[in-house]
Amino acid sequence: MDYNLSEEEKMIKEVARNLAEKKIKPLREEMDRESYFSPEIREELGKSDLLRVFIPEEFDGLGMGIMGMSLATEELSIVDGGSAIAYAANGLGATPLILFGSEEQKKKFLPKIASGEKWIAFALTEPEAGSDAGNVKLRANKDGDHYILNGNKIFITNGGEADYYVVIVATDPEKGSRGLSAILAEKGTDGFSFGKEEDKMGIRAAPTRELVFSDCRVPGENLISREGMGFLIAMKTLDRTRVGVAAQAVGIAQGALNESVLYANTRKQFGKKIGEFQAIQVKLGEMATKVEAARALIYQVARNIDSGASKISKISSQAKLFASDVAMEVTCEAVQIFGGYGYMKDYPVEKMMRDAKITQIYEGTNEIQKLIIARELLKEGLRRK
Ligand code: COS
Repeated sequence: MDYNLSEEEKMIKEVARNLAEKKIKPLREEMDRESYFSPEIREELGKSDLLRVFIPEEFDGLGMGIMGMSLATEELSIVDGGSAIAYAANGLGATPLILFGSEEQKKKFLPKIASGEKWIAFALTEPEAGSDAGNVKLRANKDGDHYILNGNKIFITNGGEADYYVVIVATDPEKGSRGLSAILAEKGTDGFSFGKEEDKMGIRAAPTRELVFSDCRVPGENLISREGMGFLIAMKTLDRTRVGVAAQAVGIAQGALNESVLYANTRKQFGKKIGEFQAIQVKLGEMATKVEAARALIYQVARNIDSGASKISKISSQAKLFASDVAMEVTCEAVQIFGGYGYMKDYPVEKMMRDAKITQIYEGTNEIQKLIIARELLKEGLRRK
């Protein structure tokens, strides 16, 4: 389908597709098996300018917003959902700074992220704060012109790999979610270390690690916005970056569809290519339609957000919910089309099915997305009354 992409958007897609095919594909199986992120891919991403896509132009970025990030993430995900999310997690980490950072903070941090010199991650989740994001316990006590951080974060994408971390902390625990703040901690700061490295089902190229803070002194100038804004910053960030997860999901689904079409055109049973059987054609027809519907929704939501729409929680949750469910369905069907071979690691579709699963879980489970959508619907209903 023609989505009226600008020349710049088409170029970004092309750059991401080339990088995925030439650099990521040869390493995909090994990164999945060994669960590691290749430094070569990090370097290539930096050189490619893909990390500039979501950074505003005045800070050395390309200013292509959520749409640009979605296009790049989708293309990378067609080949490898793991490397793609290691890339897109920089967009997640940079968004609090872009939305709420001071001019000085933006000048200091964003150009280095744009060039790929530094990577940035977002740290919200804790053992007791998953879906219940307001229940953050990681403590930040003011001490002169510093904050002292104590506690841990878990399941952090690019944990250990990133240089900057936007950490959601409790500055006033009595106030619950209204007592949270966002502060940027740098790798290498005394008292900031990395704990458990997760051994995951899928997206195994993307590092996922625990962050441990033990009397870690972070300069007060790294506080983003003001104390008490942490929950709002996290929610407004996720309102945007959930579209990136949706793009990852649609990319994974497209990858599985591409593999299925290739296989249906070559694999023979009963003396015919399996693509000549209606049982397979019905599956391909359904898969392709769902992928296109998810893509159309994602692009429209991304365009809405980039045009400055104020009410975006519902539409971004809808994109994430729909695309991730499509990714799970389409990758399962791809495995089914491949039959016994699909279950084996010799073909990429079993990996795609494993990679797809997380898109229904992270950046808010799909059950949470449905609650957000319903809450917004009910509020809209009240406004119309
Ligand atoms: N934009 C602006 N404000 C928002 C908001 C948003 N998207 N979402 C919530 N708020 C505001 C609410 O309006 C409310 O403000 P008031 O206190 O002034 O009324 C406040 O924040 C608290 O909101 P709410 O009562 O809805 O908070 P809950 O604790 O019920 O949690 C959910 C809301 C479940 C939506 C939230 O915790 C969530 O998104 N959880 C999933 C977290 C997640 O995605 N984790 C994965 C992290 S991986 S990076």
